[in-house]
Amino acid sequence: MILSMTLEWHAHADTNDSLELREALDDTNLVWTTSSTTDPGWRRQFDETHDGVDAAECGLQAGVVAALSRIGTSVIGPGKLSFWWKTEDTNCFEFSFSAGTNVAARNGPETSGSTNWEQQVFTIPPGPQNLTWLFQTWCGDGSPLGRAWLDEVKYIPERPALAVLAHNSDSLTVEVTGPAGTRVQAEFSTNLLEWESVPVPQLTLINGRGVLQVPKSGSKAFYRVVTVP
Ligand SMILES: [Ca+2]
Repeated sequence: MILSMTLEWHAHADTNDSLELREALDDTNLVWTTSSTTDPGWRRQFDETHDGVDAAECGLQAGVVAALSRIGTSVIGPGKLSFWWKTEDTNCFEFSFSAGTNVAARNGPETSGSTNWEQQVFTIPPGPQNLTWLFQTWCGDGSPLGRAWLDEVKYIPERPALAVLAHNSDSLTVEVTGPAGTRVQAEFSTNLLEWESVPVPQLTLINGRGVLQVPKSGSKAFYRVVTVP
């Protein structure tokens, strides 16, 4: 399950839009995808920000019924997510955040809408999680223009997690994420009872991320990382 999600995730990693949004949203470990039924969709801009540098902005055209724009990323839990968001007009527009299929926060006509920058903090449960922000119109014809902004999206994994980036006949490319500065050692097992160190150097998660080349064992094997002093 993690394998397929991760391969898809990185298929988007090198697009210019994704890199620009990663820059705007400030977490170098997150890969962004967007979709929009109108122009303009999500883009990096410098005029309305929380960090004083840049933010992602979504603009929606007025008078479009049921227009929506989505921006999303994936993380591996458990961990802590925080972000800053702002909605220009909470009478005609809603900005919502979902972790998986659960809507975790809304800012719009049905909630006590705020048009200021506000911070949201969430605990992400164990396992792969799709995170989605959705900006949509509620008014339709004659509604004013509305925009939404997202900034400083930070995800801090509680403990190291593994994802397979690529594999060939004799090795796996494994991405390890976790708290910055954590030192980890990869291990493998064929029975989930006895674990052996993989014969590759230990890795320090600079900026919360590192990549290991792990030789494949002859038969089916399980892999994990353990923290080391
Ligand atoms: Ca920023």
